[in-house]
Parts: sequence; structure tokens; C-alpha cells
Amino acid sequence: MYHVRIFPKGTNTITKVPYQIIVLLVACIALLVPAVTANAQSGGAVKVVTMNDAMQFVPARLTVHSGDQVEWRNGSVLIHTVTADPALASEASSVNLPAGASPFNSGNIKAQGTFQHTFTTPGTYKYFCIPHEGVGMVGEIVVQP
Ligand SMILES: [Cu+2]
Repeated sequence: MYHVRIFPKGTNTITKVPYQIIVLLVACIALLVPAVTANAQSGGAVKVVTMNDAMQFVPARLTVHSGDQVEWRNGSVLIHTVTADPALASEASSVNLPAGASPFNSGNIKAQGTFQHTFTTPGTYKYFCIPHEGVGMVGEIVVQP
């Protein structure tokens, strides 16, 4: 009989260690993939809008899916609000709520502060910042089913 040995006898440890690492990696991937996939399928994604010193929501227009949470982050030294309530607007055109959606208002968000809102009613939301409505600090969230 003719044998070709890549590793001489007695060096089994060289081949065993990488094999065990591969088994561990596969096990980790097998555990992670269903978790990540489940999260993507059930919605629940978090989208971020930044509020800046130029009195803008960035991005000014954002599309999300029903069930997604939007987080606004105040990256400026100014106080901002995230307000989608017609009763608090100077201009009616600053606000739009889809039929059946409740108004919301963050109240004052200080520098480095955040505010979250989860959108469950599809449609187009227009909102504004109370102190800066007059200079056009308005934003739009489009919620797809
Ligand atoms: Cu503002």
C-alpha cells in the first residue's frame, strides 16, 4: 500500500485545534443568524434623525416601515422639539398626521438629548420644532405598511 501523509504521525493536535475552532465558529453563526433574521422580519428597526445648529432635521424626509422606531438626536447646542400636533403649530402646513394617528410632542430636547417615537399607523407625517417653526425647521416621516 502507498500512503501520502500530509502530517506525520503524532501531530494530530495540529489538525484537531483548527477543526474545533471551525466547529465553534459554525455554532456561533448558527446561533446568530436566526436572531438577526427574526429581528429584520418583525420590523423594529431604529432610524435616526439628527437635529443640528442650522435648525434642520437631517434627513428632512425619512421613509420607514410600520413598527419602526425613529430616534431624534440633538447634535446641536440649541433646544429643539419634535412636534406633530396641529394645536401647537403656528402654520397649519407645518403638521400632517395620517387618519387615525395620534399627535405627539417631545417637549424640549436639550443638547445631546434624544427622543423616540414608534410609528404604527402608515401614512405621511409632517412635524416641526416649536422654537424654530418660523425659520422652517420642519421634517417629514413617510411610514410604509
Ligand atoms: Cu429647533
